[in-house]
Amino acid sequence: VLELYHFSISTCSQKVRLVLDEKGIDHVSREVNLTAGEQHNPEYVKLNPNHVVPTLVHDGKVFIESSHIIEYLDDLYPDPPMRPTDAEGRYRVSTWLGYLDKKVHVQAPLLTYALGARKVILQQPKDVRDANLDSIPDPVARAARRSVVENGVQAPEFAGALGEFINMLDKIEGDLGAQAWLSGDHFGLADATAIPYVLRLDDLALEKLFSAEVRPRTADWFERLTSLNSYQSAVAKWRNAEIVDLLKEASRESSAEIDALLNRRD
Ligand SMILES: N[C@@H](CCC(=O)N[C@@H](CS)C(=O)NCC(=O)O)C(=O)O
Repeated sequence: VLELYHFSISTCSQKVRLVLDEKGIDHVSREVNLTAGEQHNPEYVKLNPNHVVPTLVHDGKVFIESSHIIEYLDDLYPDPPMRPTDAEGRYRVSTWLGYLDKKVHVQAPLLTYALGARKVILQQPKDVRDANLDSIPDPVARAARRSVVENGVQAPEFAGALGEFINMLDKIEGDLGAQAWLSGDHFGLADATAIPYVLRLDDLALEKLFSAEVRPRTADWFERLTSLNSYQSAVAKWRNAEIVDLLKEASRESSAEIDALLNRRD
């Protein structure tokens, strides 16, 4: 039996659900509500000591870290394969997974909080807001989160976060020059891992960064990917239109400042 502990709009949960659905793998869904703090429940922490989703439990064995989980699933259920068979192709896919996890994933909350989520958080009483920020275990991540909540797009961390997302888009556009998908000839693990972050830009009303005029190959990849059945069941179905609307609206309020930052990069 396979059980997936996950949350609707979490990027790392989206990647694992995409792989499960693309391969048609039967599994039990166990939702961990991150907004309600369920990732800190002692029973859950026994499975995932990092207090994060996703966690996969397979016949009683526990698997954490989304990049490793999807490689495990691809090994366990090789049909359809989601990685090339040649050594170089596999190396390139691993490089994508590592880059997205280590460089892009850490910036995603900074972008989201600086633009959309801070509007909600700033309405909370100061002691509630401080308690939530203080519960972030890593001191560097905690300080950065506080900075973007307090200063929004003016926070020094914001330009760096936006810059890493643009770097990611440039890498996607570059790789798609040589092949149809980031994982080779077919939709695969690198595509499933990248799409949640590109989608986040869309949720923050920054879709102009991958329009057909600016990054045509990425625009075409995004369209092909979002029309896959697995995307519909693993990602689209779990999206909350109310949250997305709130993020987009809040983000649009900062569009002049974002444009100024983007112009400075050109
Ligand atoms: N490297 C980990 C990162 C997991 C992670 O950061 N998960 C986020 C959701 S995307 C989470 O559970 N955050 C809990 C929180 O914000 O308290 C993985 O890929 O599994």
